[in-house]
Amino acid sequence: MTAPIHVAVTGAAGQIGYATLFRLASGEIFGQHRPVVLHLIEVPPVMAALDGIHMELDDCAFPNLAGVIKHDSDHMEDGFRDCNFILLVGSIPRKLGMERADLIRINGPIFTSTGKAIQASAAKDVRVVVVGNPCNTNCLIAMSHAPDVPRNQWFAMTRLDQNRASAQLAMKAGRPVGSVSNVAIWGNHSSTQYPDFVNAKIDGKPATEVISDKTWLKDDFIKSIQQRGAAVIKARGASSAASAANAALDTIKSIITPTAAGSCVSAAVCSNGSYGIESGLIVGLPLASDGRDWRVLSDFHVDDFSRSQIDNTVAELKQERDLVKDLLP
Ligand code: NAX
Repeated sequence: MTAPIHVAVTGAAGQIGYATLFRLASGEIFGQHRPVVLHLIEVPPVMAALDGIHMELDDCAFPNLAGVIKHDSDHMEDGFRDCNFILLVGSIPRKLGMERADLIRINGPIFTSTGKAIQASAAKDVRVVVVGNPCNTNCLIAMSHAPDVPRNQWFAMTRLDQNRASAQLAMKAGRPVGSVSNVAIWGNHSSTQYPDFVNAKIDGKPATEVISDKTWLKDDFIKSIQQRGAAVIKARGASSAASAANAALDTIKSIITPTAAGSCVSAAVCSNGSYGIESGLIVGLPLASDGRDWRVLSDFHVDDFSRSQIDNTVAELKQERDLVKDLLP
């Protein structure tokens, strides 16, 4: 019998958390032969809702759901015990008119205790994916409080931006979304992010050859991805949920699955100084996984336009780091 994989989700009763749990339990992510134990974590007033979700999970009769463990956020250390994957979703979502920077002071403090709890009790091979915004800076805070957890095991989610960018490029080109590859999101998951069309490919060809409208690529495309979260909030009255959950699960799949040759996956990781970006920041970069570990792809072409976009979004990450310097050890 294969040992179960332990997966924790904070904010498990929230919109995104709820939308991840059933797919995690179904076998879709880790395979039908890998049992999954879910660790659900919520703030104390919401624990009753977790009981309802637990009932629903039972009612799905998923053959590989090997257990459900519930803990409140005052006992995170127990909640993360022996976890191999941790999705940090729990936090306050952005409301209409709020930018991510507004959230920093609200959500940042959650991630100090979270980092300490991960260090204290997670499995040695734990991989942490931070979804709660501002996700890059929250990841930096949590990682800084878990110095024994190797830095290549920390990720902040820019996959929703990658998926949004792939969809927009496909629609503009009139091609199916599966024909789009090598879409990198540089920098911060915020309105300064740089969705890189220069290195993107459509049917294996440069997107800039397939889409001749350069003004659209440089203006409309970039803005539409940078502002997509706000547009969803405006239309739906709530922030992206099912698409965000899908992107969180795509992130896990991309970490544990080898990346196709000639393509990349997007996540924010701890910079090692590549592309001239300051080491130690959590920065969206083009990555490739071998199914166990990942590397930053080194052959992305960075022209003057891309350079200025990358510098701008990295400058915002430095500002965010300054805003939370009292939360960094
Ligand atoms: P919800 O308000 O529906 O759910 C959040 C849940 O977190 C709530 O159930 C709340 O009780 C719980 N929570 C709050 N503090 C907690 C703590 N200290 N420990 C454990 N649980 C805690 O928000 P939802 O729509 O699910 O969004 C969650 C987060 O994802 C927000 O920060 C949001 O901004 C962020 N997003 C990130 C995205 C990304 O691409 N990185 C995109 C979507 C989303 O905006």
